[in-house]
Amino acid sequence: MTELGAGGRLRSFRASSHECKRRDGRDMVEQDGFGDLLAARAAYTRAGWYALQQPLPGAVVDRLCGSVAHISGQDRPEVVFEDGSRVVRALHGCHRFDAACAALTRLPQFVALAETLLGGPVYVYQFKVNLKQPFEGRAWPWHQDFAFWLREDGMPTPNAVNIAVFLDEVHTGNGPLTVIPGSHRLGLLDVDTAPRSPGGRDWRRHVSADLEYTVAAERVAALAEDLGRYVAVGGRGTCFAFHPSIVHASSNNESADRRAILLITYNAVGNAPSSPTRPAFLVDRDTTPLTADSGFSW
Ligand SMILES: O=C(O)CCC(=O)C(=O)O
Repeated sequence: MTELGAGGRLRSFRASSHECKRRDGRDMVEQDGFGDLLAARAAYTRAGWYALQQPLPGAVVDRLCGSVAHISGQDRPEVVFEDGSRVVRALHGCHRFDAACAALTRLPQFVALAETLLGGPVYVYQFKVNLKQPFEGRAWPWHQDFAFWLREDGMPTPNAVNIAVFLDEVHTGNGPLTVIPGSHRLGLLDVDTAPRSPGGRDWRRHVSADLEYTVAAERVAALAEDLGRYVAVGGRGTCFAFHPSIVHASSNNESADRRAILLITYNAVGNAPSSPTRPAFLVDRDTTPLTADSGFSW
């Protein structure tokens, strides 16, 4: 179980009796409260997304929200605004300079899940908090993340995974993330798959409501007819994983409730792009394998 122990530390996870072998031969154990990692991998492989069984404790979410409030007020390039305004849309690369965000990326249940899904050691490729402010937070059009990572950064394969953490309650009115289950198995759609030659483009079009690579509306309608949609709603602390090639989107926030979600992208160490050019707060250059650590004082 994920519980806060004395001193606000996340208790370490007891190994259960379920064991499996990692590719490198080391034993990997299932962690109590986070279900069977092999079942998670099977569900994720099939659907392209997987909801973790346990939400993060409220104290962890509170601490992360404190970091988000603090960083949002800073004058730094990692803070991105909605087009033409000073409404904060997103914070990028916070794991590089904020202790709580860094600690989150090392949570044992996240590292174990990412290693299981990707088949070996992982590092943090990207970290962001997407803030949809009440009434002003704007949409994310239908797209596939791997289109950006392949074309802009030269990521070799989609052997990466996003883990999303809800920092606010997400409901149908505040712009929930919606995915098309199974669409990750179709590869990249409506996008030229050749990496682009580097340099000169504005990375803001990779993080704004006017996204550079999108999936056409007719295509989305046909996919949704065939495969359905999953609208990711849930309480604070809800966590779910989704595949870089899954077709996904979210609408404007038309409610009075903020919708903040934090997204960690873990990449397989062997899948690092060889010469990325986008800023390091969008594409981390540190590919050192992550080690799990539950010792942070939340
Ligand atoms: O925050 C959202 O609703 C969508 C985020 C997203 O699709 C992305 O960051 O690629």
